[in-house]
Amino acid sequence: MQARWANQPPSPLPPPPLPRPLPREGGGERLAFAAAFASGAQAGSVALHLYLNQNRSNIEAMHDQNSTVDYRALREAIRAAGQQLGFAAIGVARAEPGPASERLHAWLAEGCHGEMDYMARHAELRAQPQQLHPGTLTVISATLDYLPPGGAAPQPEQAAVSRYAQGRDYHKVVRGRLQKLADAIAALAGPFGYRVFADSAPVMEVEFARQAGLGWRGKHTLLLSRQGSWRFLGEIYSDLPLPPDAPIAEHCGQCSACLTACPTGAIVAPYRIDARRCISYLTIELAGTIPEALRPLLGNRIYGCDDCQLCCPWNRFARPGDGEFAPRHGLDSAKLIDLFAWSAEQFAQRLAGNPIRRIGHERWLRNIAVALGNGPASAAATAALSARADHPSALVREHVAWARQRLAGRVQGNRMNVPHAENLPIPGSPRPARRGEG
Ligand code: B12
Ligand code: SF4
Ligand code: SF4
Repeated sequence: MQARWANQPPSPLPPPPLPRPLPREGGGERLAFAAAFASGAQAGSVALHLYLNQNRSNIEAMHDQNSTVDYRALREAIRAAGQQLGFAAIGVARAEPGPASERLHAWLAEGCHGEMDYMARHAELRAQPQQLHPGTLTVISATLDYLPPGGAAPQPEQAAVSRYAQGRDYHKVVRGRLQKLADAIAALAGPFGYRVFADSAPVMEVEFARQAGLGWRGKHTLLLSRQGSWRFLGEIYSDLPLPPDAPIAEHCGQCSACLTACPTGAIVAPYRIDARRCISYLTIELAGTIPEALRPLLGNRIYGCDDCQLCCPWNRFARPGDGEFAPRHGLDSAKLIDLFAWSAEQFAQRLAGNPIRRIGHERWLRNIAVALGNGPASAAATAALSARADHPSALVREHVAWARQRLAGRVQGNRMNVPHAENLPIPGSPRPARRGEG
């Protein structure tokens, strides 16, 4: 499939706008940028400053000779500037999602988005970049590594928080970094029309990263590269007529480890997720009750899930993540009962600047209650659940009651029957494909 994309004849870009003049050497705007950059705390900013000074003159030389900007040289300068800013890779795609838009609509029509209404509401904006940001010609796509150090599997009485959420909120970090890249581009090429995103607007991020040659789509649907998938995506929609990079061939081959590893059977076929079954959806996006049949399969995962990436052979080659994403508050090894004891105020204060804060204290308690119900039937777990039995939220009370019942059943020696993921009925959801059917 990826090869078919790669072999598609390139669709013509709309006629490029008139070449934009580069500001004169020593222009105030550039000097202001250079000063701001050189004084920035960001590691590597001085190097980037030097780099910009060197390359600006290269690009300008071409501009002087031909009276046009050499967009190929500009693209390479943008790539290098992005790497100076700590991005793992930078690529360029045309702002045309192509057949991916039809597949998005099919996915929505099947209801796979569950209660993520924003996915349906903004489908047209997602499929048409020019509607989201008028004048957009190209997408400058970027990846930022996030794999935190350590990585020992949490014990059953510990919380499993997905790796992407153990440190600082990536939405802010990636967008902040992209804004610096946009400033660097303006310093090289003059003012241009742009908008930066990192999972912050209806943008087909994986598709553009794939088209930009930053990786291929793994069968788990995420962007995958030879350096694995522990990477955030972000992009700059731009009006610069940069030449697009070529997509790369896919390298999943006969592997289907992620389909087998998914605890809830959410990867219903290669490249297709039914979000309603995905633990990431159930613990983060879903506001209400977690379907009872799926609760035992969550284990100790209280925020997101990493299983389809942990099993992926390409992640053996993953690079360490950016320092911003190093675990805070011991979120890589915290005890469930300790996190369950956090008050609403402690939750808000300790998770300031962390993506988990977005789900709120109520969902946090809901998720931990389920994890406690799936964990060892210790006196401490039972006491922690009892202390929340009369919580003002009906949602919390219901999940606490379920968890207490499970622990009580286990204490009496009635091991709960854990249903097999493939046989679980979810209202409105087609039965997931059995292994090998996909
Ligand atoms: C909605 C969403 C979710 C939903 C739905 C996931 C999904 N795969 O669609 C839920 C809540 C489940 C989720 C979970 C996670 N997410 Co999420 N999510 C998004 C979001 C906001 C939109 C994705 C989307 O458009 N889905 C809609 C469907 C239609 O898109 P799709 O799966 O890409 O579908 C395409 C393919 O299936 C393809 N297709 C269909 N059939 C076929 C057949 C063949 C042969 C081929 C080749 C392709 C193909 O066509 C479809 C259209 O292009 C993006 C950010 C963004 N703005 O893009 C982040 C994003 C995809 N998520 C991200 C992450 C990190 C995660 C989690 C790992 C978090 C976690 N640890 O818990 C999990 C991983 C689960 C998984 N395996 O996907 C990252 C992924 C980074 C990367 N390396 O790719 C993103 C890009 C955010 C970011 N900026 O970094 N997520
Ligand atoms: S994140 Fe977990 S539940 Fe979701 S598809 Fe991947 S393995 Fe399955
Ligand atoms: S686990 Fe295998 S099939 Fe799944 S994304 Fe990784 S390489 Fe591809």
